[in-house]
Amino acid sequence: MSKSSATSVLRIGIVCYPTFGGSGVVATELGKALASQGHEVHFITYNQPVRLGSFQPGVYYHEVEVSKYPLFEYPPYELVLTSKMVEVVQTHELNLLHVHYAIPHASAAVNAKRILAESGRNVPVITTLHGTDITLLGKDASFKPVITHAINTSDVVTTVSQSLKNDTERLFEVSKDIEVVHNFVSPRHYERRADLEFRSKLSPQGKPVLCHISNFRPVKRVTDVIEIFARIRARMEVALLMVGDGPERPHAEARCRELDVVDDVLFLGKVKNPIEPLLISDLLLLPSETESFGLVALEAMAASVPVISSNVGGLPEVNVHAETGFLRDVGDVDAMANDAMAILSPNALADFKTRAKARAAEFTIESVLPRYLEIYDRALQQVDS
Ligand code: GMT
Repeated sequence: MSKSSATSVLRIGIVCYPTFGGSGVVATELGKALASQGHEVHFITYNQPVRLGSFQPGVYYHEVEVSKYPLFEYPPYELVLTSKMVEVVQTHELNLLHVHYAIPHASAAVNAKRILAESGRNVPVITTLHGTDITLLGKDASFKPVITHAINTSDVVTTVSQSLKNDTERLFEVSKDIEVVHNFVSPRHYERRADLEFRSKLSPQGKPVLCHISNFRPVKRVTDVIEIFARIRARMEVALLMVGDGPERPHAEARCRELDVVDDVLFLGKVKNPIEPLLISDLLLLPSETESFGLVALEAMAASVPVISSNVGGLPEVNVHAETGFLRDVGDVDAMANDAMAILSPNALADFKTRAKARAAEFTIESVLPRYLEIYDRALQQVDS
């Protein structure tokens, strides 16, 4: 295969989870940005990524369909994905594969790479690690050999924070350098008007609006969100928007009833893009147990929304204590409620908003795209040499 450089047009395969999670969002926004620079981007996954939107020149989607063969008690998604990657690379002459999340994407990609090499096609695999693929699955012995192999046989490995790099090196026997490329936002996506009708329905008397956005998994500690909110609600008029869905939602709803705050909390369910709810919010609550980056914190800041978060994982790399919000120990709901009161005081809120937006401007797609292109270029040079 001929050498390619970052300045030439690349044909890139992107593999990601198509769901609401941050890893899929980052992969999709990166793919769209690459396509808008003239590269050809092929998404390979089992469903259309939620952020893909409608037609965009240079963006293609290949669906991975697992057969329902009766012998398979557990449908072998990873193998079907591997075959699909091989097929798409061959048919569309892809230059490289950029896969997001270790299991099963990186492990399928390194297998696809080996299969392709048998026919003389050398396709580098760039693996981006996102979070629980390392921080939770890394503690599960049943995945360890596979994740370790996928990391060590990828051509380039990136993590979305320094904290995740440290975790990866601590939990796995990593034999290669890991590069940190932080997550990003497109600030221009936030240059639009807030839906004030939506806000006034939620808060007719103009009371502040708090917001939580997640997949409502245990790691997000959504009942802490309700605890924090109830403590604030006891001291001032305030409303809470709960965006997303997942296994912890019934517990969170039950806690609202127990704490008698149901009338001030709106559970919106899944929303394709958090920008609308963020634009009508004054403060984001993100008290997660672990968070390798916390993309939603960055998205909130880009919408001028300060953040109260736990001080775990990559969150301190994004949220700056006492400037763009506050960071507290996991579970310290009293301190988080006090912080919220401090931010919402009339003299403080505007400054927190301004600083949050300014901080988000340090993590833009414009600064991240050249880094990924440089990584692609280097990986291509390596396989060609
Ligand atoms: O790892 C996960 O649990 C899912 C993943 C996702 O797809 O949302 O989240 C991780 O990746 C995001 C994008 O890089 C990060 O912003 C999240 O902090 C991270 N989640 C966790 O570490 C819990």
